[in-house]
Amino acid sequence: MGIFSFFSKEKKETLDKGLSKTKENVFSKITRAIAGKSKVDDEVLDNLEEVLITSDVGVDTTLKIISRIEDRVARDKYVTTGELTAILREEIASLLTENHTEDLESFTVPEDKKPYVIMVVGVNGVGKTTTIGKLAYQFKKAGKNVYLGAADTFRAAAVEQLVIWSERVGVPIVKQKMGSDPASVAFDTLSSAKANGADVVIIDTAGRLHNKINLMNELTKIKNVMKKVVPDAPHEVLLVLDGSTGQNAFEQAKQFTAATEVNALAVTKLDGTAKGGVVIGISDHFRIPVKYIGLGEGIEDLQVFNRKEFVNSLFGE
Ligand SMILES: Nc1nc2c(ncn2[C@@H]2O[C@H](COP(=O)(O)OP(=O)(O)OP(=O)(O)O)[C@@H](O)[C@H]2O)c(=O)[nH]1
Ligand SMILES: [Mg+2]
Repeated sequence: MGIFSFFSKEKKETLDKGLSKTKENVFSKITRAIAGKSKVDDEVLDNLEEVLITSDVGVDTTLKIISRIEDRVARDKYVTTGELTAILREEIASLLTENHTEDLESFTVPEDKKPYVIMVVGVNGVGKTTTIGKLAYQFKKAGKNVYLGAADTFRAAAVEQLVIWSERVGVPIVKQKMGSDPASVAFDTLSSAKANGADVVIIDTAGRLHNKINLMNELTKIKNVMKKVVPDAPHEVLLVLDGSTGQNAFEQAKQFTAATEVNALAVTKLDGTAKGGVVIGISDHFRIPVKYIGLGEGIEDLQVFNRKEFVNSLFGE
């Protein structure tokens, strides 16, 4: 970290604002869970367990958190309910940082992979194309030469939507007409990017095909074709999940990670939902880093995910 904390006041405000519904939800439930109680006892812990599960944290992660708090209560003998949110924040933060994935500090890509190829996957409507636009904007701002590839050729408006983002951001896009072979678009994009010395290539893909097997086969095909141009591509398979769907996002992550080699996650639409707790479960459960979080529809509304900042924002510092 440099002289300045990478988490500026502005970013913190965006994060706090984006997570405000989840925060309200969690806090109001905790308030009810401890109503009339001064001490953390079994009943409070049972209620807390319910709060976390109904806040989309997920059962496994909730049980881990509760067992840590139980240990702490047993050790410290008398823990007041007033101390509960501080304890929750500490225990969740330490749980999340135990999974050995690193938090990003800024929008960067490894210098030694040129071009660094990101293939973006996820079911329809989760925010893939929007996330690509926001990412392209951030990478360009960081001085990178970015190329976009419109390999979602399944839907008429899909190519057009990515074209609009490329114009907004001011980066080149490689496309073909609707219905063309996505693998061929990916091939063209990588060839063009390589020839022009691009630093980053981001490939959009379809979220919906005739069925799930088709979709997975197609992703495999796109990956294989990329390797003909850049042998170790894609460097990043970024799975986008819609955080506002709560446990459904969790299920999608399970299915995609089983079907294809996902190595990064983005959780979108955390603004306007009370289900932001799902990020805690996802971050704990999958040994894949949550790299980015989407906090709105605007071009600036994407942040690199930082576990401590996230927990602090939810439970207060
Ligand atoms: N509030 C909010 N809306 C978002 C966010 N990310 C994406 N959206 C919105 O979600 C909708 C779908 O986003 P897209 O980027 O088109 O999703 P997609 O995954 O590319 O969808 P398909 O191309 O149909 O598979 C759009 O209206 C976006 O503006 C976010 O972080 N917050
Ligand atoms: Mg799209």
